[in-house]
Amino acid sequence: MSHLKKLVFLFIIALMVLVACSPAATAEPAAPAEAEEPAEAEEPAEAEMPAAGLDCAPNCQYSDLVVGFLQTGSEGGWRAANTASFKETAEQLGLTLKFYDSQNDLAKQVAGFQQFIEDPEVNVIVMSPLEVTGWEQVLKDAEAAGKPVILSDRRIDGFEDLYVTFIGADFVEEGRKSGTEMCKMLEGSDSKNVWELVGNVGAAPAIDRGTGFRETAEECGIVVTNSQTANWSVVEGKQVTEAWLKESKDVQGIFGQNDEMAFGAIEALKEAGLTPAVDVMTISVDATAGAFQAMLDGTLNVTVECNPLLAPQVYEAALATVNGETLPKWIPSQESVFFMDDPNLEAIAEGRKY
Ligand code: GYE
Repeated sequence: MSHLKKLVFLFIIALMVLVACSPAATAEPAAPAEAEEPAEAEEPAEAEMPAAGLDCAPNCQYSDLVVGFLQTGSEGGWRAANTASFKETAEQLGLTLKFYDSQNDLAKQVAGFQQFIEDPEVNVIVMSPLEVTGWEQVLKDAEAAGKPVILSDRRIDGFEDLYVTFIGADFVEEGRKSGTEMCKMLEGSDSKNVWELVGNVGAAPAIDRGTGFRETAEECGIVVTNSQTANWSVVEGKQVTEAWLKESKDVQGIFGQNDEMAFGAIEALKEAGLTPAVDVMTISVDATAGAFQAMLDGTLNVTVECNPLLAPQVYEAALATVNGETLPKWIPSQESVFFMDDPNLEAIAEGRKY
């Protein structure tokens, strides 16, 4: 076998040995264990995903939103400012708002809720619940329909897993602030009998403001000797106070759970020959323009703010939720307290949006 042939033969033998012994580098690299695969960006769990049908997520814009809003009704200055906030902000942001006026009727509000569940255009439901109970079934139906629900202004009892978030005030704290201010004004007074005008029965602000008021007021010996609903209205606030005044004039303070009921009480006090804010201390909650006027007129001592301009925060939450973001269960609104004897009251009043 010629020298050259030998060499070639040897070379082939050597090559074959090499192939047989070397590691897999050369073989198709075995797929690394699953874990190693750089995981795709984790798809948010389905539950967080937006309403079915909003395939613009997670990059939906306000123009993709069709919000079904269940308003309580039109019971006063605060509500008017709240409704305007929703209508004007929807226009500014370019979202579609379907506005439902529940006319302060719970059955109508539940019916409106069902309507929005069935309405194929509506992709987010927002509600100012008239009362804290009665929502289990419609909340479950909304979840089944893949429609996120946001509570605006008023909370409900329980079922936190069936709504996205509650955007609104700490009503208990509003009540505490009112009690604290009433204590300060009745300091040194021999008797501290206070009458309370309550909002509609079953409503979160009515329940919570009463709880908060008693928490701080009772610490200074205040006794709530009369308490009755006046349904957030001037007329009923006046009628209820008139009826109490017929019974007795032994009252040192009146706590109106909203401005309108306090205005009614102020009228009744005047007609009974008492001077509001002098003979009888007067406090309200809301701080609408009417309350500032009453303070400037010298008939209302204090008003505790409850901010009605909630729409920007609510719509921001609606967009976030359809884009799959998870939100805190409560987004509290920021609020202050205003006083009749504030030297800057006029300037403050001029700067108010509602
Ligand atoms: O205080 C009252 C209105 O829900 C916070 O409802 C709102 C209350 C407000 O009727 O004026």
